[in-house]
Amino acid sequence: MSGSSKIALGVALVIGLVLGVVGGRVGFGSTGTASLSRIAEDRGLDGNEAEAALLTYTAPGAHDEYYLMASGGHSGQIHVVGVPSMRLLKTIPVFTADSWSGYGFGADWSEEILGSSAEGKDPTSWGDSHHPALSETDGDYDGRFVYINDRAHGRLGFVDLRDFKTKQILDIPNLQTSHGGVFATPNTEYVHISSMTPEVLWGDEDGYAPLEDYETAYRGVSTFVSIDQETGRGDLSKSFQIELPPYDQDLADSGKLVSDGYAFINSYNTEMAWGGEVPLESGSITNDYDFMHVINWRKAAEVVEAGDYEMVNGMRMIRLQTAIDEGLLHFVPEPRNPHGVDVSPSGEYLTVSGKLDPNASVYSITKIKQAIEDEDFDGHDPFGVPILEFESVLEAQVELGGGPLHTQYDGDGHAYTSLFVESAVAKWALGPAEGKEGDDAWKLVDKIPIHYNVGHLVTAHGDTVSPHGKYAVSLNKWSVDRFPKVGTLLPQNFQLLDLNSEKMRILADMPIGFGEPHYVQMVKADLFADSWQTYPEPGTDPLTMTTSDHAITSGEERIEREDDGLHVYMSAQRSHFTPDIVRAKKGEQVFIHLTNVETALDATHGFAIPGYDKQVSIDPGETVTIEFTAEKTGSFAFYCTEFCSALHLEMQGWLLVEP
Ligand code: CUK
Ligand code: CUA
Repeated sequence: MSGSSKIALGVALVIGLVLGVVGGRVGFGSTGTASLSRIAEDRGLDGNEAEAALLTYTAPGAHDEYYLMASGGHSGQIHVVGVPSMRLLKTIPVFTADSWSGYGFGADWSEEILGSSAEGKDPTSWGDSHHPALSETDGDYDGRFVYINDRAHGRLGFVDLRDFKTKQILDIPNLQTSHGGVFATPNTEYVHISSMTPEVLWGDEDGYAPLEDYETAYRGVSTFVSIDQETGRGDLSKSFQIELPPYDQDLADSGKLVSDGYAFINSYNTEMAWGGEVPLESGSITNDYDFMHVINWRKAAEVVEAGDYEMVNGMRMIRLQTAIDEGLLHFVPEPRNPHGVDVSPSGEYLTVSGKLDPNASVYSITKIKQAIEDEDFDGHDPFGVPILEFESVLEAQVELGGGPLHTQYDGDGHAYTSLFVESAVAKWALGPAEGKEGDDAWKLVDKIPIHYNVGHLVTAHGDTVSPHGKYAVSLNKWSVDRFPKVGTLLPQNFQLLDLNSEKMRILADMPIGFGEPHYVQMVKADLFADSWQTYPEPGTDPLTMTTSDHAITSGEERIEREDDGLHVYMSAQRSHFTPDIVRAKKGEQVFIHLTNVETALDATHGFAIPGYDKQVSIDPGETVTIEFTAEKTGSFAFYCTEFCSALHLEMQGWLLVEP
């Protein structure tokens, strides 16, 4: 038998098997097994590839089983991707203005979010969104909210998953940059965000301190942002911070179940190098161990309630000495230059990986609690923080390969770890607390090469108390030769892995031709079954999610001159803005209160005013206000930007600014 006919036979067998099931149920339509195998052969697909196509193909009109909530990196956004189809469903702007949705280009609600978020920052500024944190109930995703940090400005964004829109950006005091320290506690009491590079907290009155004062003037902070359960918003007045030594606090995770009430943050640069004569990349890797921070946040919240804090730039802060005295903070040695810390589904194991160590180090929360109780310390760090004895808290080390970074879990006692240096994903077995005993425990089970340079990876509900397994997505930093040429800036690559059998396999590549995703969470789609697709009438303000003060129904359109300016109550309905002529005087303040009075799914209108740089999107049932000063005289033809109907091009009007 020739090579190609062997492949054809393999394809036919696979397709025959799959279609034997499917076909038996629904029939083949116009195509039979023989012609399907011919198609596979014509397209050069081997049996595995043809099967992967069938496993990921999502028929027109069919929906995906999972959503990825992917950070958008320095595009400042969140990308929503369907799994297993790997189709981009939507991009939610968070830190960066976006003209499609009108976010930051004139709608009052979005300008309030972007503009208020950081004093002096331009509303059309940018962010570097890194680590999404879906809200949780009892340690599992509940589909209510998602939070994400801004690496560049130390901010926390909040997206309401009722309408998938950003509702708040909090500029966190005492924190200049933040990286991987974002998670929700198991019932979303708090969302955590920590600093990455230490910031000057105790400098002169100008907030300045030279780098020579790094150890005394610079500090890290761990921030617990209190979440209002009704609105999802963070409330800084109920939040608190814990002062930390000037190490680089990096990835973090929340305890759950047996480790509930604890938070874990790993750190690097415990050498406190700051560059210059001793470059950071060599100065920060001389210690054999860095420190995982073990924080008892529940006890910390009690300490704050008891009043044992200082106000620092408007935030309640537990000072480092208080944290030590109250037993809120302990350090666990972790092999040099760690990157990920990920709590297992039972809450018992904490997996730490370090770029410079081929092992995953697994710690036990039971042992950590015992060591804290026994004061089983191996000295203190230069700031007096007790360091737990490495051997007494370590549960296991499993050799995985080159450059392990991040770990996720399935529901079957396995962990999946990205290997950056090796460009691979390792599947390995955990221990007794996750149901693996004796010879079945603590061992590498499988490894698969990916393409290329994997950073994070994600499994379905893979950081919760009940992971689903099923799929993993490997977030590859480089795509090199995987996609057709598109110039010198290349897309990243999301690779979909099938976890349904002992050996992993690659099902699909998805080019990410926009900002670089870091962390991602994979969440069951049916959690969003009750999300909104139109707003309740007569007109909802997306910022408050209640009826807008400026909402109107058809027939209530009007123009009123009030003391503060010209108020236009306008409706949008296929295919007309009412009123369609607005006459303003030069210098007058103009408020256009625009309600989309449609109730039909998808009947979104846009509203752009050329010459005034305004563009908003108004979804069915939404009310927005566009406020501006009519500085430029002239005739400005406003128009609908969303192709809404056959007469969409007729959906326009005039803003006349008279001298
Ligand atoms: S980090 Cu580890 S690879 Cu920003 Cu979570 Cu990117
Ligand atoms: Cu409304 Cu086009």
